[in-house]
Amino acid sequence: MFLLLFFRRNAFCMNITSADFFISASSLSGLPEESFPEIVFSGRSNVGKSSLLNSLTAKKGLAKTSSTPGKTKLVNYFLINRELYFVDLPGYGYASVSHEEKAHWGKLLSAYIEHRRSISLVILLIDSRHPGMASDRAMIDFLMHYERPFGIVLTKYDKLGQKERSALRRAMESFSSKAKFIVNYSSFSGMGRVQLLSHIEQFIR
Ligand SMILES: Nc1nc2c(ncn2[C@@H]2O[C@H](COP(=O)(O)OP(=O)(O)OP(=O)(O)O)[C@@H](O)[C@H]2O)c(=O)[nH]1
Ligand SMILES: [Mg+2]
Repeated sequence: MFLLLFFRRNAFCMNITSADFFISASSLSGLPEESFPEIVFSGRSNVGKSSLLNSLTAKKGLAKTSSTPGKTKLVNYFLINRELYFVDLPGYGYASVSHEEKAHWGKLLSAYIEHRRSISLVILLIDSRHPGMASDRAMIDFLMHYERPFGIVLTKYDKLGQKERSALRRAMESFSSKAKFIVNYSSFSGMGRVQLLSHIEQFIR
């Protein structure tokens, strides 16, 4: 019985057999041709996007991580199983970035989300310790406005105690009708990985 349940849970979990850095772009004109479906990872600076990519692909150094916010400054493409892209976007909401730089990334981010036809799914990462921040809410409104399907990943879940986990569940109730899914995730322990890969699988077939 247990084995049956195990196989059922993993039946639709995509198997990542190859994950390779493909290209970095600093403007829309530098993006690759729209040959493959794109799974986009977006969220505030330092929320754990690059760590999540490494954990999902089980390749430690694939995306560069840092404890200093603002590490990822380019749109980074990773080719997965030679049939889809994972796209690591620069984080938003980083206070120490210059006004000009913020405006540049804001424009690039919105133009990319609005016009890129090959986006299959946006995965919005939210720090599980700070749900409901204004910039994340604005991003959700933006994605809904352009009718982009999106799921939410609550990062750094390992940092929460029992009480905080209950409070988080309540705080996320208002998002559950908007997002395609909500996954609690820890890149350190791998918690949520199988679940997230199963969700991604649904959007690339
Ligand atoms: N405890 C814990 N820390 C994490 C987790 N994921 C990421 N971190 C830490 O959070 C910091 C930021 O991680 P990154 O993956 O570089 O975050 P990012 O969103 O790519 O950051 P930028 O590229 O700067 O926007 C690093 O110090 C990571 O070690 C997690 O699941 N648990
Ligand atoms: Mg990063």
